[in-house]
Amino acid sequence: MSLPTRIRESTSISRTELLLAVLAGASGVAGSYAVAGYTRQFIVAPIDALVVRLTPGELVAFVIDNIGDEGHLLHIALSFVIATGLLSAIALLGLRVADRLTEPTLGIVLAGGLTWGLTAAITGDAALAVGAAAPVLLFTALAATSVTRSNDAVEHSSARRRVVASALAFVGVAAGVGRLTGEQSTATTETDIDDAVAEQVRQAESQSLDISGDVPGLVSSIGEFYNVDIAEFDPEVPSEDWSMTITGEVGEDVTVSYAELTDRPVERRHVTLRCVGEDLNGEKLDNAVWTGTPIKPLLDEADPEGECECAMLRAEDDYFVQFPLDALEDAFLAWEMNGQPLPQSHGHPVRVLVPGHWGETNVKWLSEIELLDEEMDGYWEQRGWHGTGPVNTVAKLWSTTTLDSGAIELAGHAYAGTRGIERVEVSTDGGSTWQDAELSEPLPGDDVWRQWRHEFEPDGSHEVVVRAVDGEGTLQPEDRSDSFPSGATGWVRQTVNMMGSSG
Ligand SMILES: Nc1nc2c(c(=O)[nH]1)N[C@H]1C(S)=C(S)[C@@H](COP(=O)(O)O)O[C@H]1N2
Ligand SMILES: [Mo]
Repeated sequence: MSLPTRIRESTSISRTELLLAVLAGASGVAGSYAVAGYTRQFIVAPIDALVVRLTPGELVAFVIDNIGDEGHLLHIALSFVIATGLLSAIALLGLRVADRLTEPTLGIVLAGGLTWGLTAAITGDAALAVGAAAPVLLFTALAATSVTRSNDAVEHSSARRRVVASALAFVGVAAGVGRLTGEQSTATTETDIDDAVAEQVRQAESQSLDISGDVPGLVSSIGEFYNVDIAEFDPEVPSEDWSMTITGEVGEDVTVSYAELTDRPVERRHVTLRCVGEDLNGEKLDNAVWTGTPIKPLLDEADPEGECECAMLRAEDDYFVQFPLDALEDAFLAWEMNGQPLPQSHGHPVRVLVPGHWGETNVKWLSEIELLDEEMDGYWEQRGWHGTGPVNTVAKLWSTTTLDSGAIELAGHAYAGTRGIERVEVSTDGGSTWQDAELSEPLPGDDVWRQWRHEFEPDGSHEVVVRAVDGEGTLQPEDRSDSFPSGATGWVRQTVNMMGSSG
């Protein structure tokens, strides 16, 4: 008679074991992705959020300045490595335990169980955590039963069969559970675009200039509208669970639910957004028609009393931004974009739109407005940015096209927030002489961009320069500065010849 579990002699970790553990860990991350997709229930998501919170501000600024958008890839790669490392460590522990005992089940269950526990704990979703646990368990089972040396070949192979069979059953159940929950979370309802929005979009399309080059129209489609998030994973907030509270230095806290908010007077507005972090001629500048309600009446209900006349806005992704109450006077709480429910990546179910201020003030997944007594830094301001004020004036040169006639067409958009755009001027001789560009008719609204277009007959090489004059008659400043910390300034310049353009 042998005891069911005999302690084996301890051996050191072999390379095979390590490799198998890493494979098991990677399969856990892949399994988590298979059931959760790119959502907050994916094991990498909460790790990424932690990485975002813990990365020092100077590093973030450095990465944005020197690496740009690819900086996000570094973030996510690091989070993947950490997730895989954690699960691999768990699998290795399971393998070690399995190796120490003649009966490997305990080690296998330990690996699966710990993976499940960890994933469930950090993602907050016990059902989808099975997606990570199942492959780790299966992998550990296969590895443990093939790596473990046993003196008794018969005993070994039956143990192995048992383990593999139970692991397969487990995976089957897991896949079923994963599929069910997955289907639930992807089932979204599409509503028809309401007629008023459709009319505004049509109107804007008819106002767009006839441009041969590849330049977006006056309304950006949801798919092409730029995106800037502090985290890789967007919060998932069902409309029926959403509410927002105005609190802090107020006469009375005010809380609104989604149903109450959307019951308030509805407005549809063109609002253009621009990110303070974009390059001078970058493309983090877009416009959409947003459906929502003014924020002012809600603020009045709360009766703000704070000394600084300023507010901290907070969101479900732990984003926060502080700016003067003044800026909220004409602000707007939006729940639709181009007639569709706000997409998750743009702040579903409710975001803020602050006319004329940099993109970062337009808080997505809004959860709280706290009136303050004293000014405080927001997320980006803690990291050195000054991105809460009014936008800088800019004229973008987004396309240079040689037409069949041989003429060159220059085109782009210009934006100056609530100051509006009065004129776009183009020089084809490095700034010695200037001509007015053709401009699209202004869209309705106080915070909208305009499209411009200019044609000229090329003669060799040209240094093209474009600049805007805002609605107050102020010329866009010529001095160039980087986007950090207060937004890029200067005139967009490009060398253009009949062959195309450069620089
Ligand atoms: N909650 C939350 N709101 C946010 C952000 C964010 O990361 N989290 N990014 C801000 C920044 S920097 C910009 S430029 C705009 C971008 O909005 P969009 O992604 O809808 O284009 O959202 C702002 N609101
Ligand atoms: Mo931004």
